[in-house]
Amino acid sequence: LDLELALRGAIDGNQFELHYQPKLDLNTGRVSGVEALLRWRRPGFGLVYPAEFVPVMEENGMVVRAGSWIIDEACRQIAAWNKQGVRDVRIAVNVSSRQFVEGDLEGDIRSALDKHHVEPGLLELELTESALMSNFEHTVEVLESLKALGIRIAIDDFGTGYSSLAYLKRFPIDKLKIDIAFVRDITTNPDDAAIALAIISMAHSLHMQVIAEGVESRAQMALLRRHFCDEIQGFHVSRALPPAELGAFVLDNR
Ligand code: G
Ligand code: G
Ligand code: MN
Ligand code: NA
Repeated sequence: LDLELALRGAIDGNQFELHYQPKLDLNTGRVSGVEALLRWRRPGFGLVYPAEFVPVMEENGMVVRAGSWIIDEACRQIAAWNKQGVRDVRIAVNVSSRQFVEGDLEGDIRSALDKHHVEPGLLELELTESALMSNFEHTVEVLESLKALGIRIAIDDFGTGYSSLAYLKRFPIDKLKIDIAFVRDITTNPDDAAIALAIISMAHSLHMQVIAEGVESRAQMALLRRHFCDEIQGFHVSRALPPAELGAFVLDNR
């Protein structure tokens, strides 16, 4: 309860920040983009990670307003990097279920792109299967309107949600993100490898790209590259970095 009270002041108190985990393009060997990950600099507690407070915000509805702030901040950051010569780095933003259903995603994105003069193609959304499956008609409508803006859409934690594959051909999705659960033991567990390779092959057949998350070793990266995975993300590439460190990392890896 103390946490919830403190959390309520976090947006207006400027206590939220975004850190950025690089994504590596396996074809070019370069950083292709980053995932924005929310952190809460809670007075007296240091840096707090999303596992401790995103579920609370999902519960009390704060994720909707926080989500708007996150989209605006990510666009502000793209524009700032552009000015510093760090160009064409796509930022992926996580969208919670409740934000997807109750928020005005299209409006939030429109105003952030406009305000910061950001090319829509540089913004990607990571949506979970559970967000997408809550209401089929609403989902089709929202996704179509987001696609019309020119932004990109990825499905996060792919393969772990409660969903039907049938939606893949009905929704305008650009990318599948293979969940860490299938990546962790990919070099030693033939079942995990089979699932990951099936996801890659299915995605490509449906003209979608694939990224694997949680890649921690060279061997995992090599296996994924051999099987034509497009991108990887994970500690083998880098942990999430504060914005001040990200610019240098990108410039060193282009
Ligand atoms: O930052 P960390 O690596 O601990 O992220 C843990 C999880 O928290 C992520 O997988 C994601 O689902 C969630 N998360 C991180 N940042 C955000 C955010 O900006 N919005 C939402 N809704 N969830 C986030
Ligand atoms: O949005 P999502 O829930 O996928 O957020 C990514 C989460 O995965 C974050 O909590 C981040 O800290 C974590 N993560 C990122 N890279 C790695 C990795 O290589 N290994 C492990 N174990 N976790 C990772
Ligand atoms: Mn994500
Ligand atoms: Na994920």
